[in-house]
Amino acid sequence: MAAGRLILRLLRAPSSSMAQCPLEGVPPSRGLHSGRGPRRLSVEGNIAVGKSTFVKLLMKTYPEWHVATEPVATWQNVQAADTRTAYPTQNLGNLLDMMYQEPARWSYTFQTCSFMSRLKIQLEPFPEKLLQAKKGVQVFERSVFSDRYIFAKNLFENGSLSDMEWHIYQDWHSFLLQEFASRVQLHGLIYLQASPQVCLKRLHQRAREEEKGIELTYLEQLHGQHEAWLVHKTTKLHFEALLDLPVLVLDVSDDFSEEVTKQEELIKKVNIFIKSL
Ligand code: UDP
Ligand code: DCM
Ligand code: MG
Repeated sequence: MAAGRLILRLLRAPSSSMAQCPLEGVPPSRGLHSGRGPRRLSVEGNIAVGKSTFVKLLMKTYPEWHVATEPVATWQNVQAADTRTAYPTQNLGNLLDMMYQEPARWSYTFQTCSFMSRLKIQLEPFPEKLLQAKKGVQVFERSVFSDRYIFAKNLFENGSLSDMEWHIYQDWHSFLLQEFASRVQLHGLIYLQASPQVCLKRLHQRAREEEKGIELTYLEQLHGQHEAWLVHKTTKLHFEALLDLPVLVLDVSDDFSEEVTKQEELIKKVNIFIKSL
């Protein structure tokens, strides 16, 4: 069955259907994961767990890889642009800050902005160095999938997105990702795992102004969403390509930012993982 039709079937499956279970009557497919071309990975994890630090380590270890960091600066400084020239015309403010100041007012807007900026990055053509490499690897810091299955889902569950907003979000998210299925496909996920307490400590250490009001409870909610999606696999997903996506779980509770031995241990695991994809 064509991938597009299979995804449609999934989207229409009754809500009681088991999350992440293979579809009834359909053999488990590795279709979208196989094939040639660069391997594409996303690094997932709670706020301040160490994703940016980790992708910097990957860049240093594998200068031939292509790494796309999370576009936080774009969200902190949203620019209106001329529709013809795309030239910035007006600074509209700090949407990350607006979301944390007034979650009920700005969460939906923030999630559309986050998704759009990420989709544009995931749709960019492969850089030349990846096309030339025999086994190219492209790494994203988070993905259009964590936008939905971690953040938007959590904001709905904690009341910051209304029923209407969550419905509309899911509708366009499913539609757009169906349309772009093959171009946003990932081959694997790397989940950086640490307790919410460790993340809060690192969040305070980083001291990003907009995040100073974040409390442990919020990091606990996000931790629960990560564990449900990537470890227990109980999150109800809507894309065939996510169902059997390989996940490498890396425990980063111990500091790895300065510890060479810990870095080597993590890189070794990444190496084995990449070879298996
Ligand atoms: N950090 C740390 N030890 C680690 C990983 C990260 O002290 O093993 C610090 C890092 O220097 C930064 C903060 O934790 O001050 C958050 O890290 P990062 O920005 O990489 O987290 P992200 O939000 O990207 O996951
Ligand atoms: N963020 C969010 N929703 C998303 C993606 C990110 O609320 N879909 C927020 C969480 C962090 C910031 O953006 O405050 C960037 O994440 P991090 O610090 O984990 O890199
Ligand atoms: Mg980061």
